[in-house]
Amino acid sequence: MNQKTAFITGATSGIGKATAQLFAQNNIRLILCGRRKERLIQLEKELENLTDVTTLQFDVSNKNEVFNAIESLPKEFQQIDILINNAGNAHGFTTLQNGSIDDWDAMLDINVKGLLYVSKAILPKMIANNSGFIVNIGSIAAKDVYLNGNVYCASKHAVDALNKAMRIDLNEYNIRVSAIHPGAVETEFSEVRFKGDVTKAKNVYKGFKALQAEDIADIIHFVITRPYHVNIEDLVVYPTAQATPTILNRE
Ligand code: NDP
Ligand code: 8X3
Repeated sequence: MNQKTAFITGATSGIGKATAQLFAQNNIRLILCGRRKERLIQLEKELENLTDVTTLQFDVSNKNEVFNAIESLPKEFQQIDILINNAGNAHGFTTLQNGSIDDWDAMLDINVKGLLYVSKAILPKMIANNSGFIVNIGSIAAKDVYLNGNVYCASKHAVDALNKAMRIDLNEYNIRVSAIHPGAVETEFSEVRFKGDVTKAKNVYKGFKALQAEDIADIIHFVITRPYHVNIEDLVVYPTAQATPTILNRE
């Protein structure tokens, strides 16, 4: 099989970082993206003995940064076979009536518009090749709505809709499109949601075994390594202890 090149957004932490590590072990060439440059450099150093790696520092919600960064890719990284649309976060955890407009803007700009900008910049390359694979990281918040989840849930419902739309619109170009929707994954996600409150963040994962970033990376790798005629279109994954976004069997 030809060596593939993957473009991973949100590679500086959590699911994106674990996916980069697993892809590197499987000889997939990597374009690692995120805003935190030091982390990108550190990860590049860690993985460059396993595979070819390049990094792009940009904010997915800034369309100029997105297009400039992708245009700046070195020639040998310009053919992108796999796009992992992973960058995203929840900002804040409160009712709509008490919500912060800045948090709403951040979630819609990053989780929805950021995913669109990155896809728009990369799609012409996939269409020209008449092949490609896009994996969109949604959430159980894409399938359900829970107290205080409001705008985060709306942003992930939009990812779910865009995942379906991409599969329809790109069908004639042989581009596979999949979404993975995880339940609770123990990453920096809750620290961001609770604005750096580490105690609140730790409590989210207290008393049960949450999914780990490596579990999701493993599933992403499984999805992208199916035979060409197989497309896993939508996959919801919970930790065993979690039945719904709010029903959790804690010790
Ligand atoms: P982390 O907080 O650990 O990682 C988030 C990643 O997204 C970081 O690499 C961060 O990089 C990047 N990111 C955030 N904002 C931006 C931005 N504006 N521009 C570019 N990159 C950005 O969380 P997870 O790994 O858990 O989250 C990854 C995805 O998984 C998200 O889409 C999240 O919604 C989804 N998810 C997470 C679940 C969980 O329970 N953890 C469950 C279901 C879905 P940097 O800050 O360097 O830019
Ligand atoms: C993250 C999972 O349940 O906090 O997307 O929405 S949840």
